[in-house]
Amino acid sequence: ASIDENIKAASAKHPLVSLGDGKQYTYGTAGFRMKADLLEAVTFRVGLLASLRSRKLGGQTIGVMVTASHNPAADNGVKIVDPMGDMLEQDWERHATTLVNASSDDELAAIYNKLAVDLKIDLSAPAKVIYGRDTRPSGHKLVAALADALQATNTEFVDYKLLTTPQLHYLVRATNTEGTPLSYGKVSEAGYYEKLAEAFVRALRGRRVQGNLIVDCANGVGGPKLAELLKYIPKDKTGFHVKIVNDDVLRPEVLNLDCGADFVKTKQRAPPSPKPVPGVRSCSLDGDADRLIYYYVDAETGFVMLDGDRISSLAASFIGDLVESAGLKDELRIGVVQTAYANGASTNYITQHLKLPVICTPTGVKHLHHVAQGFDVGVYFEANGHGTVLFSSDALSAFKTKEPQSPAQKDALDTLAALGDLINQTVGDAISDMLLVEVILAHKNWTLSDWAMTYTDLPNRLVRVEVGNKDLFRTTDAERRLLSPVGCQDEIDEVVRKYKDARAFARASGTENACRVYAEAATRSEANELAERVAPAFSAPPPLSPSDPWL
Ligand code: G16
Repeated sequence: ASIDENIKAASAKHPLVSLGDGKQYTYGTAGFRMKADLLEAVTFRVGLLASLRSRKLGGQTIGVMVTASHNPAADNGVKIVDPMGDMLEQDWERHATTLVNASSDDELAAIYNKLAVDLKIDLSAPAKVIYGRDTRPSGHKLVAALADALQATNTEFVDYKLLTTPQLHYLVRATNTEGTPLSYGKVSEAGYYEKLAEAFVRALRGRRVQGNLIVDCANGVGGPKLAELLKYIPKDKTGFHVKIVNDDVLRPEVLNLDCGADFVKTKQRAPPSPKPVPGVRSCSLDGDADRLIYYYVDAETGFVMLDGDRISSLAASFIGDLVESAGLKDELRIGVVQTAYANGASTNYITQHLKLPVICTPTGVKHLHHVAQGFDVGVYFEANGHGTVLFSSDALSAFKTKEPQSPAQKDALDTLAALGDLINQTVGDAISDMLLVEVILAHKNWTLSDWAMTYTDLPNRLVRVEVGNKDLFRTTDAERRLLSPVGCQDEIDEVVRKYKDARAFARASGTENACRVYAEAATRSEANELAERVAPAFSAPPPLSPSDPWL
């Protein structure tokens, strides 16, 4: 049978569910993401696109990750990873959208062929796709649909089964660079652990981690994967003692439920279970282990959170100091990338205290990643804990080839070289970021409260608002201002003017069927009040309950 017939026959097994009202499936902040029962055909079609992408790029390996990350267990999602481990090139997102919305099997085959003609793709050239999934039960069915698409298009593939999202990104880059001078690591899950564990020990440079760390894994794939990584890290040599909690991957309904990085960040409190012990260093991953939030409970003042903005400023300050000690300050450009959600106090700290440039982009790591690539050391984190540090090839080679003029300079260069291996260069990776934070705290001999003292967060509140049609909300200025619905921004401006040092914005979520409202002000009660007054411009916000920490 021809490829065309194969595609049509395979597609018939995975019929597209209509969204009704002429609504389209769209490639959003993190690929296609929605209720899992809508995604089988979508995933099949993403498989077709991944095969086209691989053929377009000379047979390089493309990745497909099946995950809905921080969303509830009933959701799922699918996204494409480009050869160097980056997110799919943005120009191709519209091809994904076109292909996925084909209204019949015949039309699907026709669009597939038209894309091949328009993009000058040789359909008989070799193609390779690798894929993984998180722990959601729906993942099985979705990867089966994906495999059908890869078979129908004669695409070679490897099913890596359960992976964290950043592990899949690692594997894509490792596969494409294998045997070249740019080799990113061994092409296996074990290779990922070996690389991180070795770089962690090297980056510590004989220092020891102080005190235990409790890691809440959101009952997601990060639990078993972190447990695996720990087998590769020598406890005696590093002092790295970890207690993994919330690692139940057998009951899907508990995924991201009352735990995990998204819960901690949006609720601004520790997961209720296990009961927080005052003073203990804790952190939370999200459902696919690409977000990280640190926190502790102070016996007197209560919960203290160290979010993505904190990790960003900690990393920028530490790496900035190392670059200076290494004598590379005049050669390497360091910059920080944030989104509108970044706490104003963090932006001030980075620009005024660290004296580093900050660029603001729309939400979505794909946007931040792209801008961070413009620096030699590009630190990017979303406030929600999703981010990493990118090093240019000039920076990496300077760390390895610059002749040190003193033992201190050698130490700085060796630490930087180790960080280049420790920090995932493909995408934000909670496990790699956690090791980075642990290294920095060990170097500075800091507790979390030392870290928290670097600046004081402006009180803020994030509200999720259910709206009829979130697509009506269009923004500009890196999502800080609304273009439509007309008049909405004026209403926000009017409310904001009534508060001191205040800021608020609203935007449609790219991963949930809702809008998000963010408000920041001089005091906690004002931030709450501001959010509560802005949110009704769209619909009523959820009422605060008496036990709410904001009250
Ligand atoms: C995804 C994206 C993040 C984004 C988050 C929330 O995270 O990768 O960049 O910050 O969604 O996006 P939105 O506010 O548009 O819903 P994750 O962890 O869910 O993959």
